[in-house]
Amino acid sequence: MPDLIPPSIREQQHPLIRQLSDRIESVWQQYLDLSPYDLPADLGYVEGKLEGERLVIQNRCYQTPQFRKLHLELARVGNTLDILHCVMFPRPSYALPMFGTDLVAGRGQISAAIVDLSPVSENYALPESYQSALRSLPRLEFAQPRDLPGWGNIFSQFCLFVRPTDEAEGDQFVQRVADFLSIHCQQAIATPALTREQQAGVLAGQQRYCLQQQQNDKTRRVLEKAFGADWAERYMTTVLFDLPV
Ligand code: 18B
Repeated sequence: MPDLIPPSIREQQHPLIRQLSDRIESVWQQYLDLSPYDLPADLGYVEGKLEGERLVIQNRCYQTPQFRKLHLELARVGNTLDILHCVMFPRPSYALPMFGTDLVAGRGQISAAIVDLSPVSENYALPESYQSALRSLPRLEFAQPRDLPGWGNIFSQFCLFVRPTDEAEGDQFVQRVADFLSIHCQQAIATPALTREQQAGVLAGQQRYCLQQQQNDKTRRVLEKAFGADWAERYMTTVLFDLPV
């Protein structure tokens, strides 16, 4: 008998990852009309172990009238590396940016904390209403900002990419993710749908976003070590960053 309710890895994860996943789900529930989204049956909860350490992945997915997929993923490598990954994929009938966040904690210390609302429009700019809402958020200071890799040219000028150095900076990051999410959900439910002819540009923008994200070798390497190259490729292109059809 397979496990009907997979064991949760949430309890074992870095406290900031637990906090962030709770915040994300609570903002979603506050603003959006969530219904279930089914992943391929074998990809909801997965465990892999090729060389050495065990990788456990737990996915939670929803859809809403505006979003074809809300994806929240918790992953744990051995007892040392905890990862939270979240992307909101708008339906192509809505000219909405891509919300994404990634939090990576190794040996109790957060090494990467990134959040962005990334444009999909042909001029690579966020809608004016997003820009003014984002500009009105308070300015934040982090002691250790990080540089984006080359493929990160998809991110907006509002992208926050840091290595939080203490609990206060961790809390500040979680708050900023919640602010981005609240703005995004409020904007999304107030945005009118496009006509079919207007959707090509949105599709192209989402494709560009996903193709760039698929080039993140740090993510790919973690998946390849536990599951092999073919599985990692399938996972990155069907679960993490699947292209809209
Ligand atoms: N990612 N991340 O999601 N990644 O998925 N992530 C890392 O300290 C995983 C997203 C982003 O400097 C690292 O450098 C795994 C989204 C950027 O070259 C590891 C999964 C965004 C970097 C992982 C996962 C995003 C990065 C190295 C699946 C942004 C820096 C940690 C569960 C919206 C890349 C470190 C660089 C780094 C792993 C960004 C280990 C396995 C949605 C920019």
